[in-house]
Amino acid sequence: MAKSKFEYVRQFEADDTCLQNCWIVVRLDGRNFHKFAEQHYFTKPNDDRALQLMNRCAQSVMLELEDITIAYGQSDEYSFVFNKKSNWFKRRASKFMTHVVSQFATSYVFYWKDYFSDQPLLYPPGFDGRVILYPSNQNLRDYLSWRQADCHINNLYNTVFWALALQGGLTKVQAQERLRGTLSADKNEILFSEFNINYNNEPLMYRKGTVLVWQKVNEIATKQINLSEGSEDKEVKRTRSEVTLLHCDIIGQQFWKEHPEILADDN
Ligand code: DGT
Ligand code: MG
Ligand code: MG
Ligand code: MG
Ligand code: MG
Repeated sequence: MAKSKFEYVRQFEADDTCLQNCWIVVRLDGRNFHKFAEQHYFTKPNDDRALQLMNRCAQSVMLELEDITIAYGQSDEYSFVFNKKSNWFKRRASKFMTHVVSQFATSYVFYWKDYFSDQPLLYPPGFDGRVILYPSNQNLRDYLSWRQADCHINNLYNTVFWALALQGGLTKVQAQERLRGTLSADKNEILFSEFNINYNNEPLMYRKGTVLVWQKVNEIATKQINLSEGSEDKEVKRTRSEVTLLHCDIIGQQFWKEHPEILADDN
């Protein structure tokens, strides 16, 4: 096919191929969700509807896009980990990032009413995205540990902060003052002695965030078999992979021992 004289402009496109043999992580984060949460009356510090909607969107991303091994989400963010061997869109970073973010954002709007039946969506929410490459399994595990540790630190702080403000009658400034310089143990103690809250009994989704992994499920399906004397229904066993939500620790060894397939293709 003859090329037009305009064709040369294609050379201006930058090469953004992700390095081979690296885990490709796409993290997205809600734009200005401080305001978005206020305007849509999210409950503080955690809104189950909002967190479950985030999880639903992440599930849509995992089901619609290729090669995602594991995803982790908390607050207004989600990280998606693509197989280190993935050759989806020839490993172009912009394709990974834009497909993840747009699939997630449209899902957020599409599924909104399933979670917020009494709260209209007031304006179109946006999400930012970034791509990060991790060359080793340890780097990837440390990345996911970093995000889960962030979840823990923020959630502990927010749980005490809002207990002081909503139940303790402190202003936001006073609550902030009260927590300045406190350690984890101090925060646990305030929760327990002043509000009778045992932090360890708070819901796991709040404390650990959400992990999405593929799980094989056995199912029995009926298959029609054609015979010379007519057809007959026969039960057949098959295995199917589905996305499972977990709210568990991913910093320690146990999770990785239970899910060896996630890091398996390392060489
Ligand atoms: P950004 O990401 O720089 O555009 O700005 P923000 O405002 O999204 O800041 P970020 O991502 O650091 O913090 C997330 C905000 O989202 C934080 O202000 C609290 C809010 N948020 C997330 N989940 C919940 C929730 O379940 N309940 C409430 N009340 N707020 C939430
Ligand atoms: Mg931010
Ligand atoms: Mg945000
Ligand atoms: Mg955030
Ligand atoms: Mg096209």
